[in-house]
Formats: sequence, C-alpha cells, structure tokens
Amino acid sequence: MTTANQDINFKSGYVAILGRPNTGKSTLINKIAGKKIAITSKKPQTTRDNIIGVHHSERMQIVFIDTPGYHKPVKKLNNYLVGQTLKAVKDTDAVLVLDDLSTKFIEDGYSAQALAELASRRVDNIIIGINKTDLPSISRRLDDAMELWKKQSFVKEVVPLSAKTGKGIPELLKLIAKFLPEGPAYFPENMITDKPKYWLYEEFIREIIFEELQQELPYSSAVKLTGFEDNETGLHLSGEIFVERSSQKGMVIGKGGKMIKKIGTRARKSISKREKREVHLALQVRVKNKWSENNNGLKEMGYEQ
Ligand SMILES: Nc1nc2c(ncn2[C@@H]2O[C@H](COP(=O)(O)OP(=O)(O)O)[C@@H](O)[C@H]2O)c(=O)[nH]1
Ligand SMILES: [Mg+2]
Repeated sequence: MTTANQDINFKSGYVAILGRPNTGKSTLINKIAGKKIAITSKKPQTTRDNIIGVHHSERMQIVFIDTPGYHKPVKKLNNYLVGQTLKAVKDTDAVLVLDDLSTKFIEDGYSAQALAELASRRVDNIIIGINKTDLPSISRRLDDAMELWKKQSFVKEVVPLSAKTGKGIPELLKLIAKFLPEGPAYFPENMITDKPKYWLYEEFIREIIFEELQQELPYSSAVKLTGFEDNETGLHLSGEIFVERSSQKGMVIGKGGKMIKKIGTRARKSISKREKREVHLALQVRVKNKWSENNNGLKEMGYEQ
C-alpha cells in the first residue's frame, strides 16, 4: 500500500519567512496554516520565537518558519530576536523575504534589500514577496517595485501578495514547489505547528498586551501560564504577566484593576474563539527586575538561545 507521503514524487522542505518588523510575516503564516498560530500586531517586534506553520497538500509539504524579523539589537531581548531570525535561515530550501514597500526611512540600515542579500549568502533560493497589495498605496507602486527586484541577481522569484486577503498565496506555493527536493513529509497531516497549546495561549495573552498597553510596556512584558486544566466545564487557565519594574505593574493592573480585567476578558475571548469552547482565565501581574536585559531573565521567560 502506498500513501501520498511515500510517493516518490512527493516533495517537502523548509522555507523561512524573513522581513523587517511589521511586514506581515505572522499574518502570512496564519493564512497559510489556516489557523491562528502566530500573534500579530500593528506594533513592531511582536513575534519573539521562530514558529513553524505547515502547508499540507497531496503532493507536497512546506514547512514555513515565521521569524521575529531582523532589526537593530538594542537590548538583550532584541539580540535574541535577531539570533532566532538568523537561525531560521540555516538549512532551509528557500527564503521568502517580505517587503511591504512602506518603510521609507531605514534607521538601522536593514532594508528588505539588505536582508535579502544577507539571506542569499546562506541560501540559494531567494523569493521576494511584496505584501499588503490590497492597499492602494502599495498596488500603485507594485509594477515598479517588481521590476526593481527582478533586476537583482540573487532574486529567483518575485510574487505580489496579500497576507490579509490570501491573494497570491496559491501562486506563492506553486513557486516554492520548484525549489523543494523530493522527500517524505516532516509532519503528520493534522499538525500545523510545532508549538504546544500552552505556548499558544501565552502568546494569545501577550497579543492583547500589545494591543492594550502603550510605549515600552508590551516590550517589557512576558507571559507564563501556571495552570492548565481541561475538563467538561471548559479550559481553566491561570497565568502570570511579568513586567520589569513595579511602576509598570501598576499600569498593567490599572485603576481599580480595570486594565488587568480588560486584558483578561479579551484574552479569554480570543482563546475561546480559537478553541470554540468555554475558557476561564485568571491573571496575576509580577515584577521580574529588568528581565529583558540579561541572559538569566530571558531564560526564565522561556527565551533561550
Ligand atoms: N492591509 C494589509 N495589512 C496587513 C497585511 N499583512 C499584515 N498586515 C498588517 O500589518 C501589521 C503587522 O503584521 P504582522 O503579521 O504582525 O507583521 P510581522 O511583524 O512581520 O509578523 C498588522 O497590523 C497586520 O494586520 C496585508 O496583506 N494587508
Ligand atoms: Mg510577527
């Protein structure tokens, strides 16, 4: 008996998604995986780990890796994010560099172009995805941008995309197939990510923190799930939000506990929507002095190199 996966023509491989912060990498991997596995936000540097999202089809399997994005390291945490991004590029069959044409001023020198060049030193197959083409401001400039990218010798393909609407994704998958070797599937068909459920829930809570809190606070926050019980009355979760200073703790809790209540309610609804079931969530706020600035702090929050 043969299954699709044992078919000699079956193809499989890894594709890392690289790009400046906010170009839509996490939005794209969610669309490809068909379910929310990576959190997204209007704020840059939301993603902190490499996240695998698997595309399954009858003839191939593509394992995409969402990365935190390349940017100038300022704190230890930024160092970690950049390290994760570079790690993802290793041993991949192709790299997809997302460009959203929106960054006019590159303060740290890493334009989409510089990133693509950096990746091309490690991987032969560089694909450029021009994302957010659903926005008129971008679609207007699409032809010119594609022309420019195609002139680059290290670029194999250029594809217009909208991670938001899904436009261009079938074409992208087809292009990638050309670069994949024949081989068996790496992941079983029902598996769309490598991350465990508790990790996803921590991330869903962190996403709300990015939406509700301003300035440095989201970047100083980490979430740890401390309780996880699954029974007939629903999912019972408890977690801790870590910040770096006691003044920040006050802001996360808010006047009369208003803010922490809001975060808890929104996170509960978001997890409940994904799991399509009742969720109970209890949150506490704790201070871990300057955790994002030293190796021990990072390790404690689960960000280990
Ligand atoms: N209009 C539009 N917005 C997008 C698209 N892809 C992502 N975004 C938005 O861009 C922001 C950053 O997206 P995210 O996936 O978090 O970017 P990442 O930092 O590269 O992972 C979010 O507000 C997304 O909703 C797209 O195709 N079209
Ligand atoms: Mg992201």
